[in-house]
Amino acid sequence: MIYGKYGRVLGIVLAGGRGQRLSPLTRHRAKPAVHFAAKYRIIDFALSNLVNSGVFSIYVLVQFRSQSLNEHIERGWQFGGALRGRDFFITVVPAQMWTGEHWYKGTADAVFQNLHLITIYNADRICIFAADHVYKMDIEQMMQKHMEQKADCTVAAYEVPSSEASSFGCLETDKLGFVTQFLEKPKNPPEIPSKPGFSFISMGNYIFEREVLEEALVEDANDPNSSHDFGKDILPKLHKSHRVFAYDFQSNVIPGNDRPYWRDVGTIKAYWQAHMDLLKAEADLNLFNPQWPIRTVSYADPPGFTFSVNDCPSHIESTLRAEGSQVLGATIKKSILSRNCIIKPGAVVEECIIGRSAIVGERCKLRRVIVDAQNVIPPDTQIGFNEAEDRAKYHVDPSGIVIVPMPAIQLRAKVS
Ligand code: ADQ
Ligand code: ADP
Repeated sequence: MIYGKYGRVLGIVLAGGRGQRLSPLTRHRAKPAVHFAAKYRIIDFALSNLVNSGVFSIYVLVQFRSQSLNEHIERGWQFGGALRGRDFFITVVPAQMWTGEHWYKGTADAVFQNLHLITIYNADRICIFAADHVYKMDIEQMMQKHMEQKADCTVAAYEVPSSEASSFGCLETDKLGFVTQFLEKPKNPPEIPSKPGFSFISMGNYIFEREVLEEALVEDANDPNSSHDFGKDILPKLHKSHRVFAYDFQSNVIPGNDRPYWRDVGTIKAYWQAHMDLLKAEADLNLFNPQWPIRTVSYADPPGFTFSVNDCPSHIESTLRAEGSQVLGATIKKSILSRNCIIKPGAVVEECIIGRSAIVGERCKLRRVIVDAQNVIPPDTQIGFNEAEDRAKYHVDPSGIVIVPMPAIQLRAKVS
């Protein structure tokens, strides 16, 4: 979108979320850095959407436990050669206490503390996108609508069953699509008049005209009663004085006939279900569409390998697997095998997500388990069959999914 009819477009990706509901996967990493679909991290979806849409100038605002997120972006998301510099960058911005001895108080404060970056870039419009979701979206189509409607701010919106809407910002619009009401996480979400049982929710992705954003953030920063959050404080007010347009995500068309699919994978159940959604013959989130690639770091991993040993044939069905994964005489059904994991002879793995470099020992039986990166599951272990035993050793989510958390790093230094 650079140099075109949209003026100078800056991307700001909000990647500072703690992701507490996704714990223990977020114990050592921020939610946007959580691994997804065998070889990606969640933030790859937001960044791929921006880059595939022609937004090449992006700041990623981080805060909470951002080490692996920083390393991921440094390794995989850099422009090189002639494509480097003022208009081509993806830069991680840590919280720097520009406005006092505190971290970002909320998403609006995160952008407020970095307003100087908008000035330096001389942006005309700013795409403020969340890093926490799994989806494909052509942001240029949203930008086109934003311009056509002469909107001050455009919010991406999606229809979800009203029973699930109370964990989101909920929108009401007039016939033309302008926001008339914005309620952040209401107990009783308003239904779409023409579609009972469904509510229109904010996807946490916004396009702002620069002056409107600057004014709104300065006003918000001076409001002692504000929690400095886009969803809680900025949007509920802004639509009363400005043209805030709701862009209907259902109308977004991805080349290659992808169907609209958007998921907040903010809970263990949603994270696991989004993985299972990928294992259908025609998954709604099509990772195999070359016209809208999801980009990520490319490692020098060896190829995936399947082998049958002696009297243990390997059997794999409906499974997504990354480079370096080894299935050595094991049975794998409806599962995700991440980079460099090893499943040893006689093991049976069903509806599981096996993390990067994890090893599942001989004759293990695992059902509905998320094994986080680097774990070694000893031979003959059974997980997912006896809740009381699982609770004693692992983390069991209310949905019944068992998580084997990442092993803590053993420090050589003694820390009291
Ligand atoms: P929430 O789900 O509560 O609601 P929030 O915690 O505000 O989301 O996170 C939004 C994005 O900002 C995430 O990508 C997160 O990583 C990041 N983030 C959170 N705190 C941050 C901080 N202090 N600094 C930098 N980045 C931060 C929001 C909206 C709702 C909307 C949902 C959609 O408020 O209206 O419906 O997202 O999921
Ligand atoms: P992951 O795949 O779990 O996100 P990475 O291997 O990408 O982790 O690690 C990146 C950085 O994250 C490491 O350099 C380290 O600083 C930090 N890290 C990873 N695992 C842990 C852990 N268990 N405890 C604390 N920090 C960790």
